[in-house]
Amino acid sequence: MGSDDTADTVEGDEGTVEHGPRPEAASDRSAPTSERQSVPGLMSDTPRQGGTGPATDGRWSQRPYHHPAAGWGAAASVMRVLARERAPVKGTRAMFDMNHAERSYDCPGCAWPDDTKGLKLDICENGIKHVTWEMTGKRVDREFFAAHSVSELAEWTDFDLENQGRLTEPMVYDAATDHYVPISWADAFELVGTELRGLDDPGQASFYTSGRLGNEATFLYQLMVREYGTNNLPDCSNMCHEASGRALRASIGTGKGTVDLHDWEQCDALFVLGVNAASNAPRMLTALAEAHERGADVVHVNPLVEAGSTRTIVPHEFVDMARFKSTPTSTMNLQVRPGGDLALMRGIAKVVFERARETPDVLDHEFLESSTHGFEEYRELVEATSWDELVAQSGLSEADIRRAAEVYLRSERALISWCLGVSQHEHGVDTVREIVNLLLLRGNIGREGAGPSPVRGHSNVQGNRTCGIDHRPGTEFLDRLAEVCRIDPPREHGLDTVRSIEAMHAGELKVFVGMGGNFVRAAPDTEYTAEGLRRCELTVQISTKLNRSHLVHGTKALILPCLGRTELDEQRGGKQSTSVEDAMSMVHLSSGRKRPASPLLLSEPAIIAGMARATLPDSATPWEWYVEDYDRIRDVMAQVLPGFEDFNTRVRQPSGFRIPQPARERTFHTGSGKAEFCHANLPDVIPDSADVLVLQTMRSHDQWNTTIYSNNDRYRGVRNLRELIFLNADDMRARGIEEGTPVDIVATSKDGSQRSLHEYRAISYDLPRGSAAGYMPEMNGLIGAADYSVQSDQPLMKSIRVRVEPSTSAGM
Ligand SMILES: Nc1nc2c(c(=O)[nH]1)N[C@H]1C(S)=C(S)[C@@H](COP(=O)(O)OP(=O)(O)OC[C@H]3O[C@@H](n4cnc5c(=O)[nH]c(N)nc54)[C@H](O)[C@@H]3O)O[C@H]1N2
Ligand SMILES: Nc1nc2c(c(=O)[nH]1)N[C@H]1C(S)=C(S)[C@@H](COP(=O)(O)OP(=O)(O)OC[C@H]3O[C@@H](n4cnc5c(=O)[nH]c(N)nc54)[C@H](O)[C@@H]3O)O[C@H]1N2
Ligand SMILES: [Mo]
Repeated sequence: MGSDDTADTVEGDEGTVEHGPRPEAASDRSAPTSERQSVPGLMSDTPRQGGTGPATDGRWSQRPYHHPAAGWGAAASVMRVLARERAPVKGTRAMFDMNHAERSYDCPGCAWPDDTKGLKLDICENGIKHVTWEMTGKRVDREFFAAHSVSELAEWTDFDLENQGRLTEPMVYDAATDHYVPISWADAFELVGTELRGLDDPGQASFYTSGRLGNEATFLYQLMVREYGTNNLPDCSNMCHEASGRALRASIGTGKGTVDLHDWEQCDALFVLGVNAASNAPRMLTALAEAHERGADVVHVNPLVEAGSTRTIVPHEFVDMARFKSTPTSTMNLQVRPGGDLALMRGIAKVVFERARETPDVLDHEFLESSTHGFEEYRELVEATSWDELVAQSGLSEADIRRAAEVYLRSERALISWCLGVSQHEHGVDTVREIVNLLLLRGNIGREGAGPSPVRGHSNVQGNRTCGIDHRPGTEFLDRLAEVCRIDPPREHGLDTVRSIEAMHAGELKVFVGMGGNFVRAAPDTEYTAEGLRRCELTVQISTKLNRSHLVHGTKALILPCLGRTELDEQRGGKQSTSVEDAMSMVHLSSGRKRPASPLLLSEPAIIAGMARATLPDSATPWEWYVEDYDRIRDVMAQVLPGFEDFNTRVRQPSGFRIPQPARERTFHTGSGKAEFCHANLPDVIPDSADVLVLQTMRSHDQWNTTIYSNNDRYRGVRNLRELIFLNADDMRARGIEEGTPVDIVATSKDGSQRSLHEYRAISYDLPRGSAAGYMPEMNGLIGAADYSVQSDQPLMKSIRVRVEPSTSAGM
């Protein structure tokens, strides 16, 4: 089933250096390198050049990328994707429909807000790829499942699974034949209901959400789960921005950023920490370029100098594209040590305090006095931290930290944004809180152009939380839910992602429902997670495309195919729209227009209602009535959720409405009623032994989380290779590792257990000594089940302790 189909290319060929052996030699491996038998449903444990991407043993290469981000390389890449999905015309129309205020759908590509000013085409390469991947003309039907057993499909790459196209009808696993076979919707719901009703305790079931789910479906989903009797609502946010939410709640009272796009346009200093904008939030490039053009300072903090942090061709400026006119996106790049961001923030604060001795006004005394708590203690803590410690822990020189501090000091309106490079660390919560500390010093919150701005991932991950997906729900929310929906929601906290996997292993979890996503690939410790899923009595995956989580299943298993966001959702009450919330708290409607991929697909709200009715036959909740017309769901949501008053009217305004964010108005719902300074000690992020490297797992340019479009990573100059590890050239020399040769990677978990990957290609890259980088989800197997942050329970996807050495395996 292999395909060398590449959606992406690396621009220009001058100076291309091809590494490694010719394909003949690369594939001339006599035996698998691991004796370990992998869990059924996972591919057997042999090295693959393309990882979970397209199978290939073709030539691979890597060379530095010198072009601006976006631009014609992006445009060319888009045309290849459209051609591959056999959708050039529809895809092009979809581009123009996307993200336009009225009668359109929200781009599922990321959570960056829509630019609604003027006639800009607010689209990006990766959004288009994402949409076309959903709109593909290819189908996975009952004949497909009849032709391929689950054991056979297990040996396909993840790319090949998704590349078969859209799922078309509900399927149930038949153990006798090891095939998925068709099942009616009614029987599928009945199976879910029977299993859930049969459990001793509702806590034996867990209900995962990936951040795609619209607000209305989200509300129904959590209602079903709580009426059933559990708060076991793990979500992708547990692996993504849990730390940001917890930190912001503790510091400013609400777990969200305070800024919107207008603030991005007004700031005069912009700090971007741990974001690969060019690949993962390409529409942010526009904001970066505009900031630079109007003279704002733009400081990127990242162990890697990513493409989006140098120059871009603004994606929607077609005239600039035609002229190859690029705009700088940065004034400073700070290559921080992994996990070193807290030290950098504290170093900047130290300079602020130093300066305040001569010029007291650099601190916003009035604001500090009236609206914050814990300031003096913070000052003492910062002053007691030595430059030696700050320099060592940040990996930056004192001079660099001082330069960054000058940017902060000369700015009137500073905005600090961040993504996974900050949140997926042991000290993610403390780091986000230190970001807020720094902002508070100069009153950079709750005024134009200033504030904290987490860059969220999935397009509606923020809306999911707002609308009730939370394993630790607040009392106020539960009280409202109980009163309005007349249910008796459980008060005890539920299981998150990490704890759900543990519970599966302990035999305490019997039913797993995946509302979107690809749990087995997204979660850490792939084999352990897979074993956990295998122990379930029933796994249910509500999906648009075939993925690994359908193959690593429980004793009983269902695949329930749903409509995608681009598709027309017709219910008894007519055409339906759903709402989503972007990363800046704007809620607006999204309406698909395309004919559904199959007449047998149901919408997510309809699937939830079907499962709910079968599980709760005596429920007084009018499940079917809700689904007939989503306005009815919105009317209930308006009564339960603060800020959703008059939901149906306001969501129909041209660009929707903003959910109130009290901290934006300088109202802080913390215990003290003030913004809280955090007094965390400076963490030690340096491994004890110089042999140990800190490995981060990240996305390539050509993937969407667990969905891989090709084996290329354009901006990092990689072609046709995913099983790689980027290393500092000095670290390679010290270990006797030659460029492009196979290496073995051994990770040591917090609990002392070890996990390894074999024959990954070593690529030298400009990153700090002592650090390394590679791709998720291939490297998830290195992250132990015990490796999650004690502050956020987030798996440590950006700080895996590894040893790397030349491969000892045969056949290299
Ligand atoms: N095209 C596309 N878009 C996406 C996604 C996708 O897969 N594809 N995924 C979506 C999702 S769910 C999310 S959460 C976001 C993810 O968006 P990103 O956070 O950009 O995701 P990653 O690829 O993990 O990149 C992490 C970045 O943090 C840097 N980094 C690593 N460690 C550190 C550190 O210690 N300090 C600092 N300062 N930087 C560090 C890495 O070098 C890298 O640039 O993107 C969303 N958008
Ligand atoms: N090592 C490592 N692991 C990570 C990360 C990392 O940086 N490093 N990042 C983590 C992060 S930030 C996240 S958010 C998670 C992502 O984890 P998930 O959200 O679980 O994974 P996705 O890859 O986004 O899910 C893809 C699947 O969603 C389904 N799907 C797509 N569209 C729809 C839809 O409209 N409805 C439904 N019901 N299903 C749909 C398709 O079947 C597709 O196969 O991964 C985490 N895992
Ligand atoms: Mo995410």
